Amino acid sequence: MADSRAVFHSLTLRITLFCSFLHFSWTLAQGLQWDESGYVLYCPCMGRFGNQADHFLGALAFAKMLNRTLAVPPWIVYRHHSPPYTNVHVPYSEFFRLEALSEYHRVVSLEAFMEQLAPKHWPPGQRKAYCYETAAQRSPDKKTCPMKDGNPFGPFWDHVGVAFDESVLFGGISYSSYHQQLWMNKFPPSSHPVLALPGAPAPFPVSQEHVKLQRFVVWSQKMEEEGERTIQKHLTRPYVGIHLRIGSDWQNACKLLDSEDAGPHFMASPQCVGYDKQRALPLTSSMCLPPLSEIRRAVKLWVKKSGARSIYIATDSESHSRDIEKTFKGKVKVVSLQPDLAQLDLYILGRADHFIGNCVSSFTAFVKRHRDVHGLPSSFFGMDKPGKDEL
Ligand code: GFB
Repeated sequence: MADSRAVFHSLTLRITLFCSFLHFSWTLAQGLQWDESGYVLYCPCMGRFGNQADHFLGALAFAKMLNRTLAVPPWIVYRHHSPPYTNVHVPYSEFFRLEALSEYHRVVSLEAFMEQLAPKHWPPGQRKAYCYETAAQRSPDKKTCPMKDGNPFGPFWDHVGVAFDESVLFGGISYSSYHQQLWMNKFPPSSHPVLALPGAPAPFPVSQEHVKLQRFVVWSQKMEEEGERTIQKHLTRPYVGIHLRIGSDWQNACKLLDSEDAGPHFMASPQCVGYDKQRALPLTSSMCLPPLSEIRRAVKLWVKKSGARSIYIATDSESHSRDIEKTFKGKVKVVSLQPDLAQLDLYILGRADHFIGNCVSSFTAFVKRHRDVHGLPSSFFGMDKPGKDEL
């Protein structure tokens, strides 16, 4: 049943993707036209990949709500412990298909916007920054948006070659659809063609209504090929994929759960406890930082249920592969590649026959949303049956 659902999802996705591709190629062939309805630009300046992906879905919805084209930013990858020991800005299309987004809304890559449109339509001297009055309070004159203050803000806008000339401040307005008309009235595209924001115009974690936009985030052909090759080479189906988020930064983050004012919502936890705070399932510390005993219990359960012949371990730290191997007395193949490219782990987890993730992590959340789109089953450490917030 789960299998035929997954095949059906995959087929319909492929057909719509092909149509979007045709339309997108046609538009590109015509050259980029200036959109009189305006643009939204932002820096994905909060958190690492999972956080940026959550924000991206909200930003996409925000651009659609204002009927402006979204200038899709590159991903910011923090390579501070390995070469080149700095931030790397990876074009969206390196990991995902830009054309798949256009089925939902008009997009252009930020790089193409800067190269082809900005010189004529948003030239130096006319580049306004938009931010909350409260954000501008941090500047010496209390009137300037902190667009380029510190890392990753400065390097991001430098990467795309933008210096800001003026600041436009706002307050009493949120990014939610509740304020759609207010945005339209305050910033009509005729006088405010480019809304350039210091951060994503979106909440973290992604709001419940925008979780479903994940379906427009489709792996690039390059990622798909590399992912499929890796799966074929190392794994035997059925396989269970697990995400171990257990490194030192995470251990510190999970300690915050013990504080008195900790509620059921902590980072990406709505994905498993549910978005409704009143009805949320309890979030335990072993869901945030599962001990080895819980990791072994959950893996044992799902390997048995799915009849898995191999296990893929994605981890930010140690893999515990020896312990997991011992649990199955060598009868199940255990693989952990710890690739340089975190997206390869995401790909492999996304394609597993069953996935066990970390409820609090947005890295897991990316995988979970992707799997929901494709009708594939997921669970979490400490929660075998997640709350029902269906796509
Ligand atoms: O993706 P992310 O925002 O998820 O950040 P969380 C975690 C990053 O750690 C990933 C690496 O983007 C990867 O670079 N990482 C984590 C992994 N797990 C794996 C894995 O299994 N495989 C590989 N290859 N890499 C938040 C951060 O992380 O945690 C916040 O975004 C903050 O900035 C918070 O640090 C405590 O939501 O898990």
